[in-house]
Amino acid sequence: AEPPAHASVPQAGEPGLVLLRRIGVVDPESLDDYRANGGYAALRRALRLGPAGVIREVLDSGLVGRGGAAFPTGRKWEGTARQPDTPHYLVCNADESEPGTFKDRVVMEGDPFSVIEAMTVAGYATAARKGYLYIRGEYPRALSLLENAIARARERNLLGRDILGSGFDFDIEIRRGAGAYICGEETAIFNSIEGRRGEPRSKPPFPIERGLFGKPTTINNVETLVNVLPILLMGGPAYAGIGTGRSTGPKLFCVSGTVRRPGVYELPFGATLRELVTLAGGTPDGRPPRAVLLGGAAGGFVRGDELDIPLTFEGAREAGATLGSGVVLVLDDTVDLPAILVRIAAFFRDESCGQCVPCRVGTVRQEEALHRLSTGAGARRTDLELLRDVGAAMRDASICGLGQTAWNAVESAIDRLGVFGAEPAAAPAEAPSPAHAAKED
Ligand code: L3W
Ligand code: SF4
Repeated sequence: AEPPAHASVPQAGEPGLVLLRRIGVVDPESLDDYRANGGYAALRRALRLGPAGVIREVLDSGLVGRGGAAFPTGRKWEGTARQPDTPHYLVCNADESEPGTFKDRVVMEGDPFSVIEAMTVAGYATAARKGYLYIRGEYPRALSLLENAIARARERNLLGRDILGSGFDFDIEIRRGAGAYICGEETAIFNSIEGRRGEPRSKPPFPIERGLFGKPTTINNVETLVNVLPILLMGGPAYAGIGTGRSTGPKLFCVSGTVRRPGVYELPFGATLRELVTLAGGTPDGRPPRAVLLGGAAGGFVRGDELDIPLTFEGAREAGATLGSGVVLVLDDTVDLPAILVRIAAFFRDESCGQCVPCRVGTVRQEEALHRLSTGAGARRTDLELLRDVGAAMRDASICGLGQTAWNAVESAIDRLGVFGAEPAAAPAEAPSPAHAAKED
């Protein structure tokens, strides 16, 4: 089943929406409507600033990747732009498949021209003439809207040769994923576009040096890219004034689970988890949730008495979780937590590409042990110990983020929520590894 895809409705008195402001307002098929609502003003400013000026604004904004790993976007762009090897490529990671993540879908379906404009700006800044938009195969509506947006942009010289008379040539090709989660990992995307098996490559070298077709490549998540438009319109320093500390700007959160109004919500970083859950209507019976999974299957649980944590990368880490790509899965006390852990483990076992042993075997052993523990059938005294050993091996020895984070949520459920009878910890012993390199950044 497709995930829900409602955009949040701004509430009276809330700060204005930045990323979702056109969603539900513009006709997603109309370039004229997009332009009448501020579209393509950012590209015009970018062309006036020049590539170095655009990168300066992005560095000043403090923008970090929204796909989960929070790498500074300006540093990434600067890193690609200065590579002598050519050609340079740009890839937009729209293979949104982290369980519980559906924010990029809302942006692509509601404001597709913003994705195309932002890719054009990124291509300009990083000296790329070709961009690939790698989209999840299960997003047919987003695909057709993006295809339309590219065609309309070409007609108006917003893509193609000598864009708006600037001398800059840039075009975009769409590639569809075929249902594999691992193809959202950045280097697996490169393999997939190149026509190879979608298996991650070892890093380094990082994509900025050797990415798609072995050439310098900038790869960014959809949400990361569309943030560049308000950065150019308001200026990097003003953007950095939104949010807190090292988590600057607005953030899209995907709220699901036992809440009254699941959907995508935009809040500035630094809002609390309680504010977000309240915005989503709270739990159906109004009681505090039992737990909230932050960051998705690769993230971690916080307890229902920890709702005052700030939604920032730092705040989530201090609470022993990660913000990841913005998953907020709310669980009340009607939910069977062990069954959810088995489901998460089955997901990783299914989606492991099988290339490296710790992940290929570890995800199977993890699921088996969780199944025994949750059903009681054949449970062994050593199963918790086994889970820890297997988890440590996956975290330390897997090639990519999938294996490195496959134990995060299970570990936090055992240690922080006391699932399977373990004593819940008052404070995290150790934050889960912020992860690796799967989707995005
Ligand atoms: C140049 C260096 N570039 C790192 C680049 C790297 C990548 C980005 C982050 O994401 C997240 C995880 C989960 N010079 C560099 C450098 N880079 N060092 O920065 O890199 P990395 O390796 O820290 O992480 P990552 O693998 O890109 C992992 C999240 O992904 N995740 C899934 C998310 C799902 C979605 C979705 O469905 N939309 O995003 C799964 O685990 O949270 O934090 O570009 O090349 N020295
Ligand atoms: Fe494949 Fe898992 Fe190894 Fe990643 S960690 S390369 S998904 S086997």
